[in-house]
Amino acid sequence: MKLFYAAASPFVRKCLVSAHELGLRERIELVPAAPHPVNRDRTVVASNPLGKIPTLITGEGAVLYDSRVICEYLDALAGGRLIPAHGPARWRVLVDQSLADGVMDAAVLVRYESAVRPENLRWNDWISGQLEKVTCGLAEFERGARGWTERVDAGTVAVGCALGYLDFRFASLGWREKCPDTARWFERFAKRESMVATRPPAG
Ligand SMILES: N[C@@H](CCC(=O)N[C@@H](CS)C(=O)NCC(=O)O)C(=O)O
Repeated sequence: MKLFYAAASPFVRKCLVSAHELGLRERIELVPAAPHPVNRDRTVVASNPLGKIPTLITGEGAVLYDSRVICEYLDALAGGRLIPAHGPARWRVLVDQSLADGVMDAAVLVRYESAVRPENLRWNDWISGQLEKVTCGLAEFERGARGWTERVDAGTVAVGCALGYLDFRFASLGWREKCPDTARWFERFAKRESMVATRPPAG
């Protein structure tokens, strides 16, 4: 399998953490990509019209995106260990994943607005609106964190990657202060081999 990849992408990280947890990491070849909402990476666009990463080419040549589809594919390949097949646990895991993905989406959009968009075109209210999604998402994490102790699934993997991205790009947010249970949970989760092996580069 080939995965279009950039080390800084939290969505790519989510797929790689899943692959590690499922024992599939060695089967994935990483193909460096340079995703950009304006200067689109044409190599990625040739496979995925959205030009976004992660994009996975399976062993059979099928093109899969986005990260949720890729994680579900990997999970199915490994016999379904990160996404419960049915019942309330399934919906809990999937909603946790959606919430964490939403936090990552909002954070990535703030990053684009403040690091990619030309300064004279930036809109601070828009940045504030996206950051509020992040803080509301964090508050919801905090309500659930005490129940995550034993959970390693698509939901907690996504939450771990969202928090890792906030530490990577938004350290000044200081989210731990308002989210002590989440912080305690993340301190342990971030030490998992899958998380350590996929940590974004410094800076
Ligand atoms: N919903 C997508 C989001 C992926 C995404 O936003 N990836 C970013 C990199 S972190 C990207 O490729 N951006 C390029 C663009 O917006 O065109 C997923 O879950 O895979």
